[in-house]
Amino acid sequence: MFKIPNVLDADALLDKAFGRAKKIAERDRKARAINKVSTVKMILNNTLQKYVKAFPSFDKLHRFHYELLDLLIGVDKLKKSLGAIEWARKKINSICYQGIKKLKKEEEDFAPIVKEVYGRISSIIYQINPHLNFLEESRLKIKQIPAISTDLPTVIIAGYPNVGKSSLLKLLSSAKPEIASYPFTTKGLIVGHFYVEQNHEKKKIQIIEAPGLLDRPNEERNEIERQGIIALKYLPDLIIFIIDASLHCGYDLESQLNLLEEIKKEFGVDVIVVENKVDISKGKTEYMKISCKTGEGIEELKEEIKKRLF
Ligand SMILES: Nc1nc2c(ncn2[C@@H]2O[C@H](COP(=O)(O)OP(=O)(O)O)[C@@H](O)[C@H]2O)c(=O)[nH]1
Ligand SMILES: [Mg+2]
Repeated sequence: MFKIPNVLDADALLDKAFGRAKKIAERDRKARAINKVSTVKMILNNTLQKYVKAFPSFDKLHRFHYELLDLLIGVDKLKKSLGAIEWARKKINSICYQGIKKLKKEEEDFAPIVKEVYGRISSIIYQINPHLNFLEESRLKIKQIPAISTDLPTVIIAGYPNVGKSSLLKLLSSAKPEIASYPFTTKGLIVGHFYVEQNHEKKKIQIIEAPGLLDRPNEERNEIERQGIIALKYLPDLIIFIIDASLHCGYDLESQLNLLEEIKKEFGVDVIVVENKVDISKGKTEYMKISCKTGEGIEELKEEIKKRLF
């Protein structure tokens, strides 16, 4: 999603800054003291600034990523931690600035001034340690989020369990679909891609199934799954809803049609409804007929997807 550097904790951060300052070899005691403080200032300023900049500005994030971050980490908490780090950065800059000013005026006793600056810096860095830890935890969580494109035209496959969603996804995908583990589904999101030709141009389409999420009515979803739906809501340009009128899936037609209405309402995007398994049912509805077993209707479905997307 975005690249964030390792976030050091308070001890490691202070070691880094003070350690570097310790190495300064300057014969003149005054010059050395000033150099030490400005080195500490520079290192802490740059490092803390790097952390803040590595996290994206939240208003510019795609809504899918925003909701995902909120679900996974909590956007408010993250904003608060970044705010604390920014506060510390400025505070440290000003402490160092004042320290250097004092050192410039001083003729003899440099060590106590440096010591005082170090002490105040340490106390600030320890104060923000919980926020540093939280950023590091956040980084590790963000790193685990597998890539789902928010730029590609995206189709989501929905419908009751066992109606043939995975079968259709596999049939449409040009490569083996990948399972991307997301926090709001136990089975992950299954992501595939396929290409259609439009004006002699190959266009890539992303296709996603969310097992155990869009295949049951809202009242059966837990809190985290509902949040997952909110995240998913911003992804699709089109939904393919599969109905199994052979009833081999174990759900009656009425329940399936109710779920269809719910999904239409929840997502508010274009929906193609297909009746799958027509090799068994022979087609019992007015919807587009397909069979993932015989391949019947799949080319027509691809044409329809292309028509709706482009
Ligand atoms: N006869 C027949 N069986 C199908 C068809 N499509 C899927 N199935 C079977 O239905 C079962 C459930 O399919 P699956 O793709 O896993 O459904 P999902 O739970 O919606 O992802 C599997 O045993 C499939 O082989 C079809 O068009 N015809
Ligand atoms: Mg499936």
